[in-house]
Amino acid sequence: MQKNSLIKKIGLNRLGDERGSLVALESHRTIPFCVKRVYYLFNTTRGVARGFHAHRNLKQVAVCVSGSCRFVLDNGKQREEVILDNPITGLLIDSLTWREMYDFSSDAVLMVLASEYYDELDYIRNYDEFLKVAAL
Ligand code: T46
Repeated sequence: MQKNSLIKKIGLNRLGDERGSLVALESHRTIPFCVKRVYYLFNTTRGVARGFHAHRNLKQVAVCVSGSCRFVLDNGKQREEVILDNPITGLLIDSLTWREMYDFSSDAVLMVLASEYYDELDYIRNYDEFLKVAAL
């Protein structure tokens, strides 16, 4: 990872035994905020791209618990890409970060832990507006 990279990965501890693996996620321990909401994307149509927005205040950690997908993160100055393809890596997505998600495998399940309840007013869905807010 570059020194000032936008790609901040969180290594998740794989627990388990001969029966299989288990990962536990805890607020303020593994996840650097209080988790108020969890959602997951699955059954994503082949070739589709999602996201194309930033959040004003929301922080999130995304984990591709099955399959793979590609994230583009952009803070208005830098744009970087990362592939999520395992259930033991979380991607921390800070507020005021534009995100786009591509290349979902047919078995992809993208789980996201969020610091706030759902609020459409927190979304910035226009890239030019995002650039203005990010520059403040
Ligand atoms: C994000 C990326 C990674 C709700 O009603 N509640 C929710 O908690 C969420 C996340 C979405 N919705 C509704 C809003 C839309 O009608 O579900 C529909 C799909 O949401 P959206 O088009 O925002 O989905 P994505 O995949 O573009 O973005 C989602 C999250 O919304 C977003 O916060 O960071 O995944």
